[in-house]
Amino acid sequence: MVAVGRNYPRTGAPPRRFRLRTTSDGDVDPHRAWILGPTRRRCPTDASPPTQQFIRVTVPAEAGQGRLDGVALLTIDREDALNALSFDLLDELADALERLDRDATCRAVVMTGAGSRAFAAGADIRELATQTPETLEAGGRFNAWDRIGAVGIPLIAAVRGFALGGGCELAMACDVIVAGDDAQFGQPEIRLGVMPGAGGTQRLTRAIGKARATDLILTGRSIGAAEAHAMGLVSRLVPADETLDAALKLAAQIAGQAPLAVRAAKLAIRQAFELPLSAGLAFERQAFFALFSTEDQSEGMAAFTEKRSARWSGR
Ligand code: CO8
Repeated sequence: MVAVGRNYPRTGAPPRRFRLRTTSDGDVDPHRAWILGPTRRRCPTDASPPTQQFIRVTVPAEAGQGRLDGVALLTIDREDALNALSFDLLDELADALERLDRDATCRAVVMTGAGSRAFAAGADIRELATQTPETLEAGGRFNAWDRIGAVGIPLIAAVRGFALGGGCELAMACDVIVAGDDAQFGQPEIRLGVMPGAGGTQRLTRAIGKARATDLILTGRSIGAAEAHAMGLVSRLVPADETLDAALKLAAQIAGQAPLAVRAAKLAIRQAFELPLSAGLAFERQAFFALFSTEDQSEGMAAFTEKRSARWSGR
C-alpha cells in the first residue's frame, strides 16, 4: 500500500505532497517518509518535457573532465535581454526544476545565465511596467518563486555579470552561489519606484545582515563579486571564465554524496531560516535519526570500517 501525505510542517512555502514509502506489512515508515521527497524515479518521469523557450537543460552536464553523472545544467536562455525574468520564463524555470527534482538520477543542479554578461538582470521591467496590484495578485504568477524554493535537490548558482533585482533574488533562492570576479549583485528596485518582491528583503538580510542589506536595498547600489564574497553572499569567488566549471565541479562533488543525506541536510539548513533555534535543532535531530533507517547510512559506515569507498543507493 502506498500513502500520500505531507512533509514535515514548515512555515513559508506551501506544503508539498509526498509519496510515503511503506514497510513490508503495509504501514507507512514514519522515519523515512519525510526525507524521501517527492516520488523520484530512476528514469526521468517526463521523457519528453514540453518545449521550453527560455530554459535549456543538459543532463548529465558536461565539463572539462567529461560527463558529470548526477549533475544537471540549467541555463536561462534570454541573452538579448540580459536573461531578464519574464513570468513565462519563471514558470518554465520552475517546471524544469520540478522535473529534475523528480528524477532520481539527478542529484544537483547548476543554474546559470546564457552568455557572459548576466546571470539575470532582474524581472522583465517591460512586463512589470503594465502591472497593477490586482493583476499581480490575481495572476498567481509569483507562485513560481515558491515552487523554486521548494525544490529538494541542491541548487548551485553560477553567476557571471549582472545578478540584479529578481536575478539576485533567484541566485539567493539557490543553496550556494559561485561567482566569477565579473559578477555584480544588487537590488536596484528602489530606483524603479518599487522594492524587492521575490525574497530580496528577507534572503539578503539573512545572508549579509540588516545594516548591509538596508544600505543596498535603500540605495539600489550594486556590489562587485569580491565585496559580495567578503559579505558572505557568495561562497566561492573564481576568475570569471572559470565560473561554470567551478560550479559544475562543486555540483559533482555534492552529487557524489549520499543522496538522502544531502536532501535532508539541505532541508535542515533551510529550516535555520524558518524556525526558532530550538525548533530548528529538533528538526535537525529528527532528520539525523531518520537517516539511520536508510541503506546509505549502513553502507557509509560499513565502507568507513572496511576502508573502501561507499556505493550509494539513495535508499
Ligand atoms: N528587463 C527587461 N529588459 C532588460 C532588463 C530587465 N530587467 N535588463 C536589461 N534588459 C534589456 C535592455 O532593455 C536591452 O534591450 P534592448 O537591446 O532591446 O534595448 C538589453 O537588455 C541590454 O541591456 P542594456 O542595453 O541596458 O545594457 P547595459 O550594459 O547598458 O546595462 C544594466 C546593463 C545596467 C543591467 C541595465 O540593463 C539595467 O539597469 N537593467 C535593469 C536592472 C534592474 O533594474 N533590475 C531590476 C528589475 S525589477 C525586479 O527585478 C523586481 C523583482 C520582483 C520579483 C520578480 C517578479 C517576476
